[in-house]
Amino acid sequence: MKQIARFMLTASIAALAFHAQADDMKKINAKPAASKVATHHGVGVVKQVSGNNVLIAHEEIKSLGWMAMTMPFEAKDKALLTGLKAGTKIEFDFVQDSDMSLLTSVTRK
Ligand SMILES: [Cu+2]
Repeated sequence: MKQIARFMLTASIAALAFHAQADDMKKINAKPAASKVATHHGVGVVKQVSGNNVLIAHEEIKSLGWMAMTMPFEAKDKALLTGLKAGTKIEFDFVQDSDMSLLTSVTRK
């Protein structure tokens, strides 16, 4: 009898542990990937446009701790780059997708 009771106790602890783990999984899966992506704002000058890519000499971007630099950005939608050419002053929003900087909006200054 004692042995059965001990077995039941062990089994319920294991079930609780499993349940807690399953809850964690649910939380991870329930979080949509796009909802927590931070959008950063930048100001800069277009250096070059090529296809969906634009080289921008941007000012400091404090939200990322970036110094002013010239670097490539990619536009998910090529239409964002319409009318841009070397020398165009812009303000822009972007998200970091792994090591890529994806433009989400561009405004000419
Ligand atoms: Cu940069």
